[in-house]
Amino acid sequence: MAGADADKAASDRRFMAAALRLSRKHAGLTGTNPAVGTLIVRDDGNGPVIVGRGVTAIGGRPHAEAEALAEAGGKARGATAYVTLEPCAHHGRTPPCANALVNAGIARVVGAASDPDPRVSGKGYAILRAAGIEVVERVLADEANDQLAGYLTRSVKQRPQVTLKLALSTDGMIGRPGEGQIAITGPASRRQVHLMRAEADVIVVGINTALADDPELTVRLPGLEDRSPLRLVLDRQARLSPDTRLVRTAESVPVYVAAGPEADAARKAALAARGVRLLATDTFEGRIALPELLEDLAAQGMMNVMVEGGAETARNMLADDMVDRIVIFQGPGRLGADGIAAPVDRDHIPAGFRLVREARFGDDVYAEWTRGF
Ligand code: AOF
Ligand code: ZN
Repeated sequence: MAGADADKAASDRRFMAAALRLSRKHAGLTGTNPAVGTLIVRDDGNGPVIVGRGVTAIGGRPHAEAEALAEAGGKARGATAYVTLEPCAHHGRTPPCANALVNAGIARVVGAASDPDPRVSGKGYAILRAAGIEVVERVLADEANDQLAGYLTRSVKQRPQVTLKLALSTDGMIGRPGEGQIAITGPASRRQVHLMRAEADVIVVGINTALADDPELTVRLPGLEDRSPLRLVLDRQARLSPDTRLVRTAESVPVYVAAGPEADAARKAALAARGVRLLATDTFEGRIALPELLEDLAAQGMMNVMVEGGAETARNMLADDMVDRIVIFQGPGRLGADGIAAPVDRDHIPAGFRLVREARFGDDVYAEWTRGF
């Protein structure tokens, strides 16, 4: 690549990385819409200057492009727009962003992820090109696909992206029978988990974990206390006790119970009376039919599901091939051979997953694996 072209490509990656960072600000806050970022950059001969910034608004609208164009005003003419997702081509509740970019006189558009939404797919870029705009696609596409994985998984697979989160002792256990919640990882990991919760749409646990650990599953980080996603218990027989922390907090943070046709009507009514929402779910071979349940959640617009326990739920999610991301926090302590063995550990990650991140949180080791959608 000639020097000037290489410089331009490096500059494009730098601004796209900035647009991706900007979009993260609203991750988990844009309802059924993906959180997209847009930067408008112009160069009047003294180097590139950002003249407009936009991120998909809280709730999902206006879209990122409209926000960035509003800030740039007349400075958009002749400028470059960096968009983390292909600009939309459809008349939804807002006019198409591709047309807005054309009308504002944008000269060049650099895009990261393509939008599989059939109303957009390829059409957004086509509108831009038909208007004589130079379009560069797939800049930092892997990073954008990773960040938009929830949205992309929902669009392509009609189910949310499922993240399986596990806290393991150094000898590969997730707990001890009959001991409920025990500290396996430290405070830095705990904060990280709460941040993951804040960016999820749903937290899922099985009924055994809900009863044995009595978890609250809310976000308890300073400043993010209002970011708790809804909590869902896989509870074929509606055994969840009204005395659990989950049910006692159901009025402030929604609790859903996925119950099978065999669940006792009186038990369901008692939960409903406490503000729990019952999801009538099919069962298959004696357990909740996960593919159907996840499809229902996607139909309600949910994109990111975080599975927090326990071993059986994790095993079922893996067996049904429903897991897209595995994150393991491994603490330094040992729980002993009579502990509850992890359903999956670092040495037994299923085929098709690749390691994408490793970090340390305090004394704990963190690792994350994903697979494509
Ligand atoms: C963009 N910029 O910031 C976002 C986009 O229901 P609507 O009308 O808001 O459209 C939702 C679709 O818009 C969604 O499925 C995806 O294709 C796109 N999201 N597009 O140009 C944005 N969030
Ligand atoms: Zn749009």
